[in-house]
Amino acid sequence: MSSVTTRTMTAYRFVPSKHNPVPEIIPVPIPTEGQVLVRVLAAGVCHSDVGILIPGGALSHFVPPTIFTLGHEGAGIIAELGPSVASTFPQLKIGDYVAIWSGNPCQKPTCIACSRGYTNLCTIEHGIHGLRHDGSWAEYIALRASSVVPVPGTLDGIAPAIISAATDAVLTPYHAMKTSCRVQAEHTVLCMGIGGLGLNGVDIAKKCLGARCVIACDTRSVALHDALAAGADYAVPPEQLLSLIEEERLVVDFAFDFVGIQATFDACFAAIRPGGTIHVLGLLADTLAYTALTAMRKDLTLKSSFWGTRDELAEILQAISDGLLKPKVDSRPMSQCIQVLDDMREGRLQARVALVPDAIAVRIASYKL
Ligand code: FEH
Ligand code: ZN
Repeated sequence: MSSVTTRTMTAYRFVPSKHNPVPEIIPVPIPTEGQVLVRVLAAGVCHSDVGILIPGGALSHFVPPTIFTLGHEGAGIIAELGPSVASTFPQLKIGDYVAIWSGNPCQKPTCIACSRGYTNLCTIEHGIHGLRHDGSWAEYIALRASSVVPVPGTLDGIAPAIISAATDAVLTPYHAMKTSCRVQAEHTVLCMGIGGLGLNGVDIAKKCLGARCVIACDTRSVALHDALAAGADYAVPPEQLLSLIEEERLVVDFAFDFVGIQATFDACFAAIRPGGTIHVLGLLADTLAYTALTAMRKDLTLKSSFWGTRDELAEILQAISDGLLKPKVDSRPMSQCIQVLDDMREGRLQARVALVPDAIAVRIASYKL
């Protein structure tokens, strides 16, 4: 008689009607056909994690009324290959350092999103890891081999926390600026709100897309300082924005609202040039209002976008490896996820946070497995 012991792990899970993740000991997943098992080394915390944990809130409708492991940003090491992966993805090996793109797109030619390249949107219906399927706030995650992206670098060279931030906090502004708005060298870009996404937005506009001028706007002086360090040409509080634009004769082609409250949206309307584009990425308010005539009188384009694709993530990892992008991120033990969410709710965080599984956190200096 043979006895099989099931390996277990701690996972921090979404439970309908709960305001916080619930720690649970669950089996380590077994990768199925076409999947890999990744040992998580870092898993990001996003504002939308706060949003989905507000029972009845606008974002709560985005997730199913079921229990699943949270975490839609991550980085780790391939621990196992599921059936057929060795032949279908010969480039993937156990021990590879990978970014976790949490999408799970159907990729069917009949899919209205995938067939047009919007694999980031198919996932809304099909289910993103950490927002529907089990995510990366755990020691292991099983996901499609096609969803991991090899990191062009080593664990010592690029910390997993940085890679984790790349999978969403960098990917979301990258998709918005490069793919959706096609920001180019001749453009002047306003980044409204210099938090986790906005700071990366400054970096992307300046270093990846070579925008001629980047204006950062935030109420917090530490954020303005960060923006200047990231390469912003100007960094001002909201009450100085219009006078800056007037005095320096700036012409704002694109305004990215990384906050998404009425005040920031209105400030973008006031700052944008005739014929310009306002792109909303922030989700702090459930709804935003505008006066149709004001938009018409500026011939404005109003846009939005959701997250980004696996191929864009691969470009970002290369930019990080080349030293172009430097996401700012702090690490905390995964068991502190509720405190981190509280810090985020209370506006106490100075940077994006990546959770590190506690067993790894104690060895974080060397990341030896
Ligand atoms: C998740 C859920 C709903 C809206 C936006 C998001 C983003 O955080 C995805 O990265
Ligand atoms: Zn997110």
